[in-house]
Amino acid sequence: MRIAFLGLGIMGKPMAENLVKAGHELSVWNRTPGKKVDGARSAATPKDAAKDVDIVWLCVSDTAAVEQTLFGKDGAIESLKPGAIVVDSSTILPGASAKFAERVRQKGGDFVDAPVTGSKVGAQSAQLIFIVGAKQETFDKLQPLFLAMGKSAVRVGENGKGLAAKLSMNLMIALTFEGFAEALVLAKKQDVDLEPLMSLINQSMVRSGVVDYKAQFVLSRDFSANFPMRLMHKDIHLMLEAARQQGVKLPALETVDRIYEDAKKQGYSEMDYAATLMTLEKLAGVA
Ligand code: NA7
Repeated sequence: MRIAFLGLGIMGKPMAENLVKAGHELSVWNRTPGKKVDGARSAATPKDAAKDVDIVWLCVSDTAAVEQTLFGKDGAIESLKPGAIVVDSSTILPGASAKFAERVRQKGGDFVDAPVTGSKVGAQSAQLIFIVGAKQETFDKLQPLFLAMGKSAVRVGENGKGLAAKLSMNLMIALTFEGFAEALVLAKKQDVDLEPLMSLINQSMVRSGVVDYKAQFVLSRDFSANFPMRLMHKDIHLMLEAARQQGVKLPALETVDRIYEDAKKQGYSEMDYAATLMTLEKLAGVA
């Protein structure tokens, strides 16, 4: 298929590379020039990238970035051909995404929200999971592309529902990690050896995918970004905004948001969200 891939960040670049590996014809664009994908044509603007393609795939930071890339000056919508599908893998507000879907439909295209879970490692190894809001027929059409970049795709419902589900899942990730981090801090403060503690965690019901993935980095004090703290913090704000719109109270997440605020002030924004551990350590005096 002919695909335009817009946004070559931590997630987007390896996703685009995996589409090239699967034999698709790609044009790519990134806001800051210089990021390239071997075997793909580098386009000057989203409009240029989206010309004559069947699929326009986005993976950019936030709601404003999606709006800019699609509908801003030289945006992809300007050259979108009728029948083309726009797939957005950015994590943004579900309500905003549903509005973008409507605008794309008015131009004769189709729209899919397909945020991912799996972080940088999942993107590089084509093991992402796509969480999809789309018409069933469009979802079916995209299967080969989901499987070129990921291990599975689950359709949750119509436009916006993929993002709504993704925010709930990221809420669990944020809270699970903070639970792990607080447990480590309390254990350290009590002089508990972390090796037997980890062995116990891994054998018991507190074991989790989040701990499985994060423990190796945390224990070796590697806080380089797999999923940057600034993006998890952005997602926390999306969750709190979605909750506000729906009249839902999220007290634990509000507390975690305050930890992220402190971590941001301490200069950890570009590190992995696991760096919030260091904020808790400082508070406890165990750093
Ligand atoms: P990164 O590595 O921070 O990459 C973000 C990408 O978004 C990168 O290509 C940015 O371009 C691009 N970006 C940011 N702002 C804009 C605007 N205003 N217009 C166009 N493009 C923009 O994030 P990840 O790859 O880890 O994550 C991407 C999404 O997946 C995000 O929603 C996560 O929550 C999940 P730049 O290179 O800075 O010019």
